[in-house]
Amino acid sequence: MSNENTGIEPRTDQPSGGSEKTRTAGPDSDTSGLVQLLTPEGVRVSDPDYDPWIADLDAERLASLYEDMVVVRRIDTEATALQRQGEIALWPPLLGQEAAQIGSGRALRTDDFVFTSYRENAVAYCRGVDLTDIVRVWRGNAASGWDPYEINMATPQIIVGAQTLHATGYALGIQNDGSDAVAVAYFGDGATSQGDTNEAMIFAATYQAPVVFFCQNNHWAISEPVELQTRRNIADRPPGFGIPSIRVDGNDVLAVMAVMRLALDRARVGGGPTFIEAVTYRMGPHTTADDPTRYRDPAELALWAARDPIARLATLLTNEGILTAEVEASVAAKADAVAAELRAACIGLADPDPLTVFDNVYSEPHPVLARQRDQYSRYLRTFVGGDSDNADSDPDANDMPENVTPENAEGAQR
Ligand SMILES: Cc1ncc(C[n+]2csc(CCOP(=O)(O)OP(=O)(O)O)c2C)c(N)n1
Ligand SMILES: [Mg+2]
Repeated sequence: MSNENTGIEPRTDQPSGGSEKTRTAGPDSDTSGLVQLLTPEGVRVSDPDYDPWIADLDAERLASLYEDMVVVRRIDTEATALQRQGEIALWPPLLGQEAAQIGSGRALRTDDFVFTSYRENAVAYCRGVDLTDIVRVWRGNAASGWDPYEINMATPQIIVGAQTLHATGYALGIQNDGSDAVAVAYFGDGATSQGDTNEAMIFAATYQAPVVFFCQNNHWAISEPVELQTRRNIADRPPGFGIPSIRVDGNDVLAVMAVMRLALDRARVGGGPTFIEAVTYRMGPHTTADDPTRYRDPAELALWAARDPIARLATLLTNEGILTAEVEASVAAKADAVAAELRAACIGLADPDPLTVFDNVYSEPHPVLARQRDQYSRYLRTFVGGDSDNADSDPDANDMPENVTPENAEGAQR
């Protein structure tokens, strides 16, 4: 049976409870009716529509998907630890979303172009990002992590949903060029309520742009459960724009890869956009600045812990004799090595010159910015180690530039 959505069945279920203080994300916790090739218990189930899309996954490739998921979880854990230790300012964990990101990320071609939010660090890993580039922004060392054209992935978008427009615009460019590459927009359940996302879908459908909308429904938009965003499944919306949608088990790396390959293939041959709703769960906080125990029912977390994306693939691979104790140990060793590399890269980042904050604001010289830069430069020279003689002789030296306080200037000097 095809799980592709072309029409709409009204949702009849009701929002669910939780305790007074905490809530559950609601009916979407139900995972029935999803494309699924691997059950939470680790049993491979067959689906004639989607099996052909992953027929090439032999033992080696399955093991490498397992390795990918273990490594990105380890990267995530290490980055979270780096934040707790004060080495980076903030981190948005992807814990629980490894299958959604690896299954889709590994389906991409090098010349496809990816536009993501802040949480898709596993997708960046698939694109071959340098580990230093993942953390430099979160350490406050740079305004941007990498050159998008080096890995065909834009730097993370913080404005919720904005990247859907960027992806659609890029897809129109691909169309004009006559290439068969595809643009992919990754975003969350919350982003589907943004005007940008809806406008992007309208443009994509109108022009049949080669774009895949990949929504990770992780059930929460910070502290707002998905049930507040939509009275129907998210995948029910795109058909209204004329975009076919697929609702997939986002914790099943095989199913995610299958549906992503189908969607990419459709876009490559001129079939236009596809919307994928990967139903998954954010096991950790929204970011390291968030405490989900204040708003989330622990029973819901336990429910999703039993659907862990790595555990289910491990069970399958163990039962098939692919994941031996030796393979498991070598994957764990690789994950530890990558984590150590990430830590060293982060701590080894040189502090930038505070004045570089003015770089790249405008592409051409700008008089107001030049004045602010000059003021800030003279202000910095009033500190120990600065050129204070010079500053003392300057009557404007103690003028505070706009938006600069002694506190943040000191921070910038460190
Ligand atoms: C336009 C805009 N509005 C609000 C915010 C603040 N904000 C940051 S993340 C977030 C929630 C996004 O939730 P979702 O789209 O489900 O993605 P998730 O964080 O769950 O991956 C909000 C409201 C923002 N960054 N941009
Ligand atoms: Mg979300």
